Amino acid sequence: MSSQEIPADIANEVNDLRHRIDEANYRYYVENEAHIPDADYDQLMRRLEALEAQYPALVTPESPTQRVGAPVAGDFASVTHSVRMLSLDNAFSDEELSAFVKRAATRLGSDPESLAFCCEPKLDGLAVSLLYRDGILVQGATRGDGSTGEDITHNVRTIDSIPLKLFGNDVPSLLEVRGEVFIGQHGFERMNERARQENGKVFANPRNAAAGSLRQLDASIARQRPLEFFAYQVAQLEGAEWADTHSEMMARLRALGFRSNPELAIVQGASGVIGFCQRMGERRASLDYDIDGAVLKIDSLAQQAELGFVSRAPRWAIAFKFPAEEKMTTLKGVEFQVGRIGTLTPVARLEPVQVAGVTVTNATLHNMDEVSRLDARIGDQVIVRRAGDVIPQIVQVVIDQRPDDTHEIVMPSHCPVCGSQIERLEGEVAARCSGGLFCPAQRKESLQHFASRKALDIDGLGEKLIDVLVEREMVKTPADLFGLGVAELAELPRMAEKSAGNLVAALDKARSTTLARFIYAIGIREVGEATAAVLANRFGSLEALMSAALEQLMSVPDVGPIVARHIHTFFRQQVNVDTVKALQQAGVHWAEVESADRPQPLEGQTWVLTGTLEQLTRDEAKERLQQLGAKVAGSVSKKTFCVVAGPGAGSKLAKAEQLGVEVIDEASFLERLAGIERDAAWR
Ligand code: 9MJ
Repeated sequence: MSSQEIPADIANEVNDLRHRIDEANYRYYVENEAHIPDADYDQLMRRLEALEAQYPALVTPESPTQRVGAPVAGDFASVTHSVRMLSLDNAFSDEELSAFVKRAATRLGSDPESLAFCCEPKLDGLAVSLLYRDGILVQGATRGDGSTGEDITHNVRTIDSIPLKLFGNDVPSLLEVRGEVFIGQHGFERMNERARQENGKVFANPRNAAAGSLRQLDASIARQRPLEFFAYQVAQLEGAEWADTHSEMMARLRALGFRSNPELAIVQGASGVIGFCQRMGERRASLDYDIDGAVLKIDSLAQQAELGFVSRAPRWAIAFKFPAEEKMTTLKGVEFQVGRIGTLTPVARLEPVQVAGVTVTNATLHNMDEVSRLDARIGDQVIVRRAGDVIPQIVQVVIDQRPDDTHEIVMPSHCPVCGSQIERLEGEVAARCSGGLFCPAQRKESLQHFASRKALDIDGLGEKLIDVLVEREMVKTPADLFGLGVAELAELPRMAEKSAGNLVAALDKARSTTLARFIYAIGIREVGEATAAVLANRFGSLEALMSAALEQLMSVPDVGPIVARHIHTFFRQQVNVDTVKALQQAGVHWAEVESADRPQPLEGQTWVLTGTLEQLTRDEAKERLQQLGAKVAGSVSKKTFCVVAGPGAGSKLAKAEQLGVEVIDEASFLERLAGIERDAAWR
């Protein structure tokens, strides 16, 4: 066949491939999101390269094989790279690595086994160029399409591992350093955790987070992100001699103040290169940053110069790519798991798929916000990622492959474990089971809370014992605790007749409590010790609290609409009502609190106790304040009404003075308290 005759189906296939690659490039480079799995992308590119090699007449300047990366996004100043920022050719197997070594050795006329390579892990971050004039950082730029990038000087200046001024006396007049900006695993987890708490943007992976940070016009955002930099190449050097080898250049960069990868190693020949790639595959999971392979460079700069370039990549370097960690599969369904504190997590059930050597059938979807962010529906084609020991995640929904008959993912209205109502409050990411103390999924945690010092204060009922009691199904609800006998307890691990007897005695003592402690102990969401005390004072009896209308609850000082809703929902769950009754039947009781319309002269005031009190204990002081309707808090803020400071008061006293909050000593406190109590009794 002559080169002019191009079969129509080949021409069509080439067009189709270009369209798909261009689109994937655009999404990845411009929009910073994965469109199709890397492995599929590589396959498309290879097929296109093969067809173009076979039919050179089909090659056009616009073909994705003829350029690096993708268009520059418009919002930053452009930077023209004086030396093009190259991409690297890829190798996917030991055979391809050997072939690369052999090709280079043949061109150089040298022995392949003695050829030296400088090797390092291939970071999965963003390539940047840093320009230094007379030792001062003057420009930072993204790679862009390899010829033109974006000026991100303002953002790179915020990265601690990038020197603003070079170290030492041998500073070149011009230096262009290239390397990778990335975010490590720990930094990534911390920044996402903070984002979740502050309802900020949660990123799917460290690469997206790093890309998103560098693309900010406001450098203060980049400053808050844990961006890091590893240098890996010198592109321009003036006013200093080049070294003989790449590894020597890397040593000089370190001396000038740059970070380089500590895994960097020099090896010889194909066996050395293959061995390094294997070691990196093994080290991968224990590194703090994501890598997707290894980069292998001929160490001698003279040999690099001799080998030169072929179109878009150097002949002296290659990127070894690990087997794909991302695969496409079908989202078959979603189940909801209930965590220890009642948080519901949607878990994706997947058509089983092999990812990086392991069969994946489930992946976490984190929460409903993530489901919306992904726009995932049951029946969708999704990209699953599994890296190291990390739980498999869905990173992307392939929207263009969405079948017609997909189903929406719906949060259940009732807990799949205990049947209680599910609550998701406005402004909160997590949805939770309202069963609290009574949901089996939350049993251990809530029993610990029930027995804790500020709740029913059950001496000797610790975490380990609770685990055993729950696992042996001896205790399901807190009421069951009061039915435990000495004999059955004595048979448990680490228990004996005496300790069992002590526990039963402690339970007996705990039966006699206060209404405030009881309200705190039953574990209504967001009802802490202070709120429980306010509620006890206000309502006077458990029955009154249980039947309180939402408006009544909201009118209590310090009980906002969210907490009011939690309380209201809690007592509308039959399981909760039943267990409260069971506790009372088991003998849990408290002294009647005087009627709810008892005067509350300190209502709406927040007091703080600090330092040592001599005339009465902290708990006594607190109780007396609460009886008068005050809230007692642990820290000082603008809202604090008064601070009682005894000897040894420290930072709380200083804070109060700084905020201009009233501070009194114990003697004036007692005097004032007595006066208020007298007045209240008269009313
Ligand atoms: C990465 N991504 O870690 C190069 N790279 O060198 C390393 N990339 C590179 N080197 C020349 N370590 C072009 C790209």
